[in-house]
Amino acid sequence: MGFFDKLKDGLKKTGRLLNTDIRDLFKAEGRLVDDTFLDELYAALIKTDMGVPAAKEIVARIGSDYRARVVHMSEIVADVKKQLKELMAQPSEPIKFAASGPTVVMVCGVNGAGKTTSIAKLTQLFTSQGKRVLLGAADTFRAAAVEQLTIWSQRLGAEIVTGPAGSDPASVAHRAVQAAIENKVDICIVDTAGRLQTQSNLMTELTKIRRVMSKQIPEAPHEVLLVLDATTGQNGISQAKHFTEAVQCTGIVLAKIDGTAKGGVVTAIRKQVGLPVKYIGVGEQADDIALFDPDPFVEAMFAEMA
Ligand SMILES: Nc1nc2c(ncn2[C@@H]2O[C@H](COP(=O)(O)OP(=O)(O)OP(=O)(O)O)[C@@H](O)[C@H]2O)c(=O)[nH]1
Ligand SMILES: [Mg+2]
Repeated sequence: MGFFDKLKDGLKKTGRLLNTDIRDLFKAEGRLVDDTFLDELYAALIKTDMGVPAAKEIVARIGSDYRARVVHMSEIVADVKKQLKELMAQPSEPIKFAASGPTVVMVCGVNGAGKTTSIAKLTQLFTSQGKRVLLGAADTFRAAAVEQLTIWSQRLGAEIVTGPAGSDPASVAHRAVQAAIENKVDICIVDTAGRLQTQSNLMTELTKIRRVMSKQIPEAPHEVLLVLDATTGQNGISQAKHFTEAVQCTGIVLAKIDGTAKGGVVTAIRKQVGLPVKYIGVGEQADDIALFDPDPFVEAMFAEMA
């Protein structure tokens, strides 16, 4: 499957919802832009979880541009798409690679967000670009977590550093970075245990993991990726805030976009959090990942309406 088809497939649920709701607004050939219309448009947009500020902004602009005019669906869709692309705009920077030595990527997020799977996907992506990847299994909280990452490492041909269950995750992270330096790998990706952003002792532990790595390589971790589960929608905003406070996240991997009609949550993240969305997860397989780019993303959201 090509990049756009994968994206379109991943955003199928969001696309269907938008398609149904927006077509409903235009049952007649043209539609008068008045308060009723704007309220209905707002309701359709908010359902995609783009957040109140973004939905309000889009509707306000439609109101000021078209009020008292009779409009066609295509005009409004084009306008909404344009505004969404603007709201999602971000510097295009996938991963910041180290100038020399291994690039260290720390991955964090709440329980079950999709961290380990996203690491497998990134590993596959980087490996396919000819880079050597080493994984650090610093989720020592569950024995099964180490096993899960080990299986992926074998399948994807990546080296892995593990530690016994219950051991200090910072020490595993330390050994992983050490091995990455010694073995001259290109990228070291460190998995961490899931934790709620409100569990302050666990957030402190995360800060410590980060600090240990930054002592080994001053610029490390070069990236701190927060994995957000797209199906949880707006709670991601609070997660982003707290994780960024603890470990200065540099970007977001939005997992499970295929499992939800809340694809608009990217807009909320960009508007309310400001962190760049670097990758999106569109399924459970190792190649179900796409680089985030507002243009194709918005086109894929509205692909059903083409
Ligand atoms: N449909 C879909 N499922 C996903 C995606 N990413 C992850 N999953 C599934 O979500 C579940 C949890 O994924 P994990 O990668 O284990 O999540 P985690 O954040 O590492 O979980 P913990 O380590 O327990 O905190 C698994 O069943 C994955 O297959 C995605 O992009 N799409
Ligand atoms: Mg995990």
